[in-house]
Amino acid sequence: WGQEGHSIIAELAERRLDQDTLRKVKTLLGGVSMASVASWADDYRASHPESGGWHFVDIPFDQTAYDPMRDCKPEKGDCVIHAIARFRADVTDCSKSLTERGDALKFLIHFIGDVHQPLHAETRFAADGTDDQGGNKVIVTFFDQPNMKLHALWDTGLIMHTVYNWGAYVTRLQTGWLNGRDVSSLDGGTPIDWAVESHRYVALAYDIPANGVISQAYYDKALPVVDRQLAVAAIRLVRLLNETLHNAD
Ligand code: DCM
Ligand code: DCM
Ligand code: DCM
Ligand code: ZN
Ligand code: ZN
Repeated sequence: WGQEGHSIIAELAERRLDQDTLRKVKTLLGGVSMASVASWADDYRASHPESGGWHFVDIPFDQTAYDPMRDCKPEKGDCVIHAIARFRADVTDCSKSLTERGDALKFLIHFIGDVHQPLHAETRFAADGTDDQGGNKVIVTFFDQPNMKLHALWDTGLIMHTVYNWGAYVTRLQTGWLNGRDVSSLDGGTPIDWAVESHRYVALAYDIPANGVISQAYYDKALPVVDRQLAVAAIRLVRLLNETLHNAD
C-alpha cells in the first residue's frame, strides 16, 4: 500500500486496541500515533535497500500455496512472512533497546498491512522466466491517469479515487465494511494464511480489459476487495499487538 493505505490500517487498529496495549504502543512510539509511523518502513527502505524484500512475498500468479524455498528466498532479500515473524519477536525482546523495539513495532504495523495488499503476495512469470514484480510491469489507464502501474493502482489509485483524504476512508470503513460486523472469525490465522488469502484476489486484480483501460466494472469489483483487505489487516494487527504486548511490561 501507499501512505494512505498504511495510515488507514494503523488508525483503524489504534481505535480498536485494548487500553493496556495502546499504552504500551504509545510508549514504544514515543507518544505519536500509529498512523504517523505506518509508512516509516518505506522511508527506511530508501536508505536500506536490503530491506526491500521485506515488503512482499512472491507467490507465483498460477500457484495457490506458499512455498518458502520458492517464494521467500534469502537472495531476494527475504520476504514479508519472515519479516513479520522477526519483528514480532523483536518487539518484546528486552535485550533490545527501546528504540529497537519501537522500530520493530513500526515494521510490524507496516508489514501486516503490506501482506494484505494482493499484489504484495504475488508475482506473475512470463514464458521467458522473467516476472512482473507484483504487477509493477503491467501498465493501465485509470480514468484520467494514463501509464499507471497495476501495482500502484492497488497501492494507492483505488483508494485515492474513492476518497482523497485517508481519514475519510477510515470513516468509510467504520460506517461501511466494519459496521456491525462480527470480526471474531476473521482475526486468526498466521502471516502465511494471510498471504495465501491475499493471493486469492490476484485473478480479479489482473482481469484487465485488453486495451488496459480500467473500467467502472473493474473498479466496482476491486473496491470491495480493497475495503475488506484494509479492514481485515487492521483487525489482525490489533489481535497480534494485543497478544504480543499483553504480558510485556
Ligand atoms: N518484555 C517486554 N518489554 C520489556 C520487558 C520484558 O516486552 N520492557 C517481555 C520479554 C519477554 C517477557 O516480557 O517476552 C519476559 O521478559 P524478561 O525475561 O526480561 O522478564
Ligand atoms: N513489490 C512487490 N513485489 C515484487 C516487487 C516489488 O510487491 N516482486 C512492491 C514493493 C514496492 C513496490 O512494489 O511497494 C515497488 O517496488 P520497486 O520500488 O522495487 O519497484
Ligand atoms: N488526513 C486525513 N485524516 C487524518 C489525518 C490526515 O484525511 N486523520 C489527511 C490530511 C492531509 C493528508 O491526509 O491532507 C496527509 O496527512 P499526513 O501527512 O498526516 O498523512
Ligand atoms: Zn506496493
Ligand atoms: Zn511496504
